[in-house]
Amino acid sequence: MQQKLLDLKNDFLNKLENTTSPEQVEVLKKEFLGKWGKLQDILKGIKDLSVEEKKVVGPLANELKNEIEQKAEEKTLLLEEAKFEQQVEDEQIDVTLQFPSKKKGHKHPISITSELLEDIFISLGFKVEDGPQIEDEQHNFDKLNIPDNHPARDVWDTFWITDKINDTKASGKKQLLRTHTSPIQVRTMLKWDLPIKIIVPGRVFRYEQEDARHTCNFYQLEGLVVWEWVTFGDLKWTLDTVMKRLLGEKTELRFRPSIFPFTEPSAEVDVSCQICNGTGKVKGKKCSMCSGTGWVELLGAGMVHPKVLKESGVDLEKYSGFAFGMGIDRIAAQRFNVSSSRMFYQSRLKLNEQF
Ligand code: FA5
Repeated sequence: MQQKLLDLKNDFLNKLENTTSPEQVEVLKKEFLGKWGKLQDILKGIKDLSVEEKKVVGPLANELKNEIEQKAEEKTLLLEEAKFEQQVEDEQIDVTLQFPSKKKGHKHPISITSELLEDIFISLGFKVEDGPQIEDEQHNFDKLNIPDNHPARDVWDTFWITDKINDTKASGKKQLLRTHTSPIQVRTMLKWDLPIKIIVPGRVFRYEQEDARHTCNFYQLEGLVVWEWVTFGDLKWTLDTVMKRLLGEKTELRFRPSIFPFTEPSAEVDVSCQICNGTGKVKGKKCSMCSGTGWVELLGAGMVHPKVLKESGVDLEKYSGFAFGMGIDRIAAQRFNVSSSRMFYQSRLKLNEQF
């Protein structure tokens, strides 16, 4: 029986040598140590041995069982380690690997222009502010000296939020899609300590007939400076400097007297048309961007009305302010020589990809 046990051990070790996975080791272990396994088979004959022989074979069988278990465990560990190392090898990621470059998207001309303007204004010491696109009537109109029933409200063709929502709101609290970025003037003056020097680029909405210069959705950039004794001269210098930096030194600005209820005096500012070089003609035909005038209206501006300053808690004895609101779309059209700012919203990749 001792010989049988020794043969069994050698048989096990030989077979163990050839196993290649923990699962195979488990099957092999069962084959030798299982309830119906080879060791049990041998031990069936133990009952026929003498007491002396039993004393030798018993511990020997036990030792063999322990050895088989230990060897199986060692082999399982080895195989698991090898499997893990193989996995590490197979799943290695080469972070330096180069992928073939895909066609990248790029910024929209209006974003490019807005960022260029921001950079110029920041270099002049302006900070960038933000505000809600869904505004209330008070900030969009009342606090800007445009009370209910004031005829100036007609200038800003307004998208009101549906009647159902507004029905429950008190006058002045009714909601609308902001028609200009000027409400942020008031919001900033109420929020911040003086002096103030900000710009507010953002999206605005008007219920308008569309053409080469007008769209229902467009972008404005508001500017507000409230400082001790700022003058209309400071406003002119600022706009002249910015437009020349953006469109070129030859660019001319024209200030026309105008009316905005929230500025006094007020002006509309035109820039010499870059599409037709101020001639009003493109290839012998009337320039559609400037309607043949040689000038394009880019912005409204003026000295902040004392009523607006007072409404926003500004000390009129000490401070004055100037403000302006420019159309970014029109500036983009001028800068990139696009004859109609409406084209920016027509998803024409061929157009947008040029810039
Ligand atoms: C205003 O919106 C005033 N809030 C500007 C202002 C600010 C005046 C601060 C005084 C002080 P206006 O409606 O003119 O003004 O619009 C300003 C600019 O936005 C225009 O000069 C034009 O460049 C642009 N703009 C106006 N309507 C449209 C439109 N429908 N589509 C594209 N651009 C437009």
